[in-house]
Amino acid sequence: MSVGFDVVSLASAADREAELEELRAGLTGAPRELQPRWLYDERGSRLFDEITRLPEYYLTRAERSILRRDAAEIARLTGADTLVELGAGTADKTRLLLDALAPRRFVALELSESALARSSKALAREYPATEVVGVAGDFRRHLALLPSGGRRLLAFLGSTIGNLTPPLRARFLRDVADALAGGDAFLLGVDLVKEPARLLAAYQDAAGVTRAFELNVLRVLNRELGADFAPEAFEYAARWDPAAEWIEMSLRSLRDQTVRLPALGLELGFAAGEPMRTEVSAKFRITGIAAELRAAGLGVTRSWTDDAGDFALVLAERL
Ligand code: AVJ
Repeated sequence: MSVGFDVVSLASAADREAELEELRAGLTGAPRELQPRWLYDERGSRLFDEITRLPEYYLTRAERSILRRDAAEIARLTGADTLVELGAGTADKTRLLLDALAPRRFVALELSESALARSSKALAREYPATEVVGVAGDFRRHLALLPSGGRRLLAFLGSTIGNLTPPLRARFLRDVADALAGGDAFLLGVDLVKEPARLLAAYQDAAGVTRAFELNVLRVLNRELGADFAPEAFEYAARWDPAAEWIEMSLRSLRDQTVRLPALGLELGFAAGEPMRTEVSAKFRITGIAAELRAAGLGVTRSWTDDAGDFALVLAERL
């Protein structure tokens, strides 16, 4: 039996407007910043995939090792018949959950419609008893519009939540709580605070893949918004912020220069050395994230770490 797959899009003209408004605010603010979603065009997604296999980037391997060991217990504790993955990205960790849950339905929420169509088709073929629904949308905007019904496990893996600053994180977690029905569960992957040298190495890999990934955002803005960023006129830098407990990634202008963004009617003057933040990657403590979840109306039922204690999976439900 094969129940096949479907791909739907939630993106509206209003969302596009909001996205561009956020981009404008970030580019003209002091200091300048971009939203991480602009990093993920086809090439960006491919480069990120490469990052997950770098020797310095322990996050993906650590999370996968937890899922290998504990997915069966997660399945037993949640009793979920529907798996909803937010920001699905690479699907190998998804497979570990699908194998353990054998759900009736799998819903993948992702930005890129083309990547969704590809992965949905492949998963539908591999899991013929599971209905696969690819939803093109943004986890920051579309949680309330996801298919409901059944007993759902919402999974947000990979420490993607680390990209959100504390106010956006609080808002996102409240949206998750609102989206959950009684009996639903939320599975969150978080990278844990550790020695800064190891954290920094994960974002300053020797092969320069992270640098290429971050610089790629300028090509995305050039192509999608008609901007004229010269990627060779910027350098990539990562630093650990001990107060915020996050890695801050930015592109620094190598000279005084002016960049035009006709789609936003902007002309931006960059001074030599001026940074533009591309991402933060917040690191967590189990007690801290449990408190944030609680403030959003979510209670932790269990958490697991990998053997080295580098990464955690946290399971929560509505209080
Ligand atoms: C996808 C946000 C989890 O912060 O580790 C990795 C993104 N950027 N290397 C992370 C990223 C550069 C990644 N997240």
